[in-house]
Amino acid sequence: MKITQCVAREILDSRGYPTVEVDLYAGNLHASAIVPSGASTGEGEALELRDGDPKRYHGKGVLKAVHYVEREIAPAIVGKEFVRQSIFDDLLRELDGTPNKSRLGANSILPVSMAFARLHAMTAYPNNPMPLSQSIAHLYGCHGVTLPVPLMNVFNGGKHADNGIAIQEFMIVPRGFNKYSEALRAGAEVFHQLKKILHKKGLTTAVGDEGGFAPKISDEDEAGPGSHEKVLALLLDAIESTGYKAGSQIFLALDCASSEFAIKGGAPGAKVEYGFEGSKRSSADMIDIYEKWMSNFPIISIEDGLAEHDWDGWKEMTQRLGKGLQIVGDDLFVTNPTFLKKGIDMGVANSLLVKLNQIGTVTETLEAMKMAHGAGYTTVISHRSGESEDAFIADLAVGTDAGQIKTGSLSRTDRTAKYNQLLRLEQHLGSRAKYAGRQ
Ligand code: 2PG
Ligand code: MG
Repeated sequence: MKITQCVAREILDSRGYPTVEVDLYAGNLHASAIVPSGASTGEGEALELRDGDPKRYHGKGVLKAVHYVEREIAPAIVGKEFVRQSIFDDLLRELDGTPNKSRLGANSILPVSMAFARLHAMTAYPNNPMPLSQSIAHLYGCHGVTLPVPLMNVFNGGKHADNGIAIQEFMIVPRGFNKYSEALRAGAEVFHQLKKILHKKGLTTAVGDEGGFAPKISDEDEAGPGSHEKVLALLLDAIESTGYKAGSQIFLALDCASSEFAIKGGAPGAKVEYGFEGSKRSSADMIDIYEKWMSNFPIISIEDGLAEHDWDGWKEMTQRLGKGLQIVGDDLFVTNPTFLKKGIDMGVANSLLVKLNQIGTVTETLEAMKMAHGAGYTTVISHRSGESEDAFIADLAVGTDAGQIKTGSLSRTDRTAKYNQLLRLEQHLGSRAKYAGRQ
């Protein structure tokens, strides 16, 4: 496939901040891709290049990244033939030349890599109207027919809201269904039921960055003792009063994003401490809290329960809770094989959160997933809190048989775009489609 043109532009993401869109052409074929953007980012993530010009978008412009696509990446790829994603991505990595994409920025490199994946899929599978997941399945070496179990973030806290709730994401997980489309319906029904419950209690039903509700649970700025359990109880009530069985049909999952409430500035090597519900807590205290919640609520997955530098705490959490709990590393692993290998060697976590823009190319994302699957870790494909209409991750989830996806709540087009693409894929696959939940 010969690339004939590569164009980039600055567009807006779901929060109204600038991000990069790329158009790639091969003769009369055209594919585009948009890069997402995180708020609670891990320190080890590939660099997101921002202009820093206070006169534009409060410094958040991405014209430098656009410039790099058009002036550095385009000349290196236009007019050239590429037969494989890995060869294309290697060229992008070499062009950048840094370990964390800090010269060109992951936000210039990744949309080019994603657009290439789409273009390549069109040429490799010209008769398939939805070729991306099939092409990724070929790359990854799997069937690419599994619809993921969605982890739906119906209650937002942390950096994605301003309600003083420390934990960032409270997710419902409709695992106990036969089909993805049934699971999606159940999730949407519970979401709307939760809205009614909140409304009845006089709580606001405005939504946070990922489309989940984000009411203040208490009057204090920082939600106090018991407030997180109150949220869990609201979710349980919503599930059960919709008529679903919590713990067999619908489960709960959390993304604590705890690096955000870990107390900063401890001495080097000192134990990490957390400011949670108005008190100072150790890692062991946090694990105790999670353990207690697990005995009262059907929680099956906890992401970033401890902070990104708290490797010893993570090890203890995995030893204590890892048998009955999916322990997901996001900020800890940043979709980076180097950090993931450390985790596997240390016996830390048992699941990898997968975000393309944490590492910066499609190929490296697949490498991290391969390593995770090879070590028996589960994978959860993830959106970012700053998203767009691009639903690439839906195809990625099916194309790698990843088994799970988290892509926000059941409102806002930036979130439902992914759920809807999964519906299309389910229909397209027909009798070949499998749901990763209960069969
Ligand atoms: C996370 C993500 C996505 P952000 O922490 O998992 O939900 O948030 O994109 O802000 O890092
Ligand atoms: Mg996270």
